[in-house]
Amino acid sequence: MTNKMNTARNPLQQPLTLSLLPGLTFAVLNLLLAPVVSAADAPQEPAADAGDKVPLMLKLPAPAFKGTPKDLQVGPNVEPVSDKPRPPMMVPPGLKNIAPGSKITCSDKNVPADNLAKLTDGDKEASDQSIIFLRKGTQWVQLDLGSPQEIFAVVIWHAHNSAKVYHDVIVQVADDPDFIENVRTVFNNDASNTSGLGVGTDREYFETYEGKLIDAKGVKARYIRFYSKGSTESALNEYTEVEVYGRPAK
Ligand SMILES: [Ca+2]
Ligand SMILES: [Ca+2]
Repeated sequence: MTNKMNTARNPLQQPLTLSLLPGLTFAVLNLLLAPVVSAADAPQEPAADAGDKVPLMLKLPAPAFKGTPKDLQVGPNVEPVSDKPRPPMMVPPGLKNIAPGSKITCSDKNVPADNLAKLTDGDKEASDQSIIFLRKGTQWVQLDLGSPQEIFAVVIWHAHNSAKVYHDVIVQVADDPDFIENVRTVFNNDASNTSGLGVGTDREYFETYEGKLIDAKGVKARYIRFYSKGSTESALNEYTEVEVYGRPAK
């Protein structure tokens, strides 16, 4: 910077280059003003990496409750509930919810197929008939997306019929249905590693009508698995809906 400005200024002192004066003055002024102007404008400008991204529009169910009970015992690592709507995630244009139509499997073999189908039927309401149950302990549901997909966002509604916090919420993707090959963790809030998939550094959160929106950052995979281990309400595991926003991997 210093060198550049010196070479720009020095020619100004030579008569032969007078005709260049207006242009050079303008350039020097720009150099001097540029940092000030951009700093002042920064808050109004979109993030530099936003590119041609668009807001991810989600269809949300009706809220079933307001606020959170003061007497609910939760750990220190629980996100406070915001009273404002969640800002949309910015994603590449043209993404679809690719969860519907996926083959759904589950760690609890007692869950009938027509119950599992509720996971991707678009019904995210808090009513009893919208929620499916998996037995207690660490349990998972899994989607086979049919082919490798580039996944940008994941939304999970366990059950938002009351204020509760689910434990050991872990989302992983893999290249095989048994989760042996190329397993990657997209989200993990199991800080105590009670589910044995590694210590998670994400925060616990209250179930709400907005669901849990997770940034999957374009991870490429065919299989996605959702783990949980009961909630502050019950040892059982509930699911209402999962959504996966992505596009076929190139
Ligand atoms: Ca559903
Ligand atoms: Ca845990």
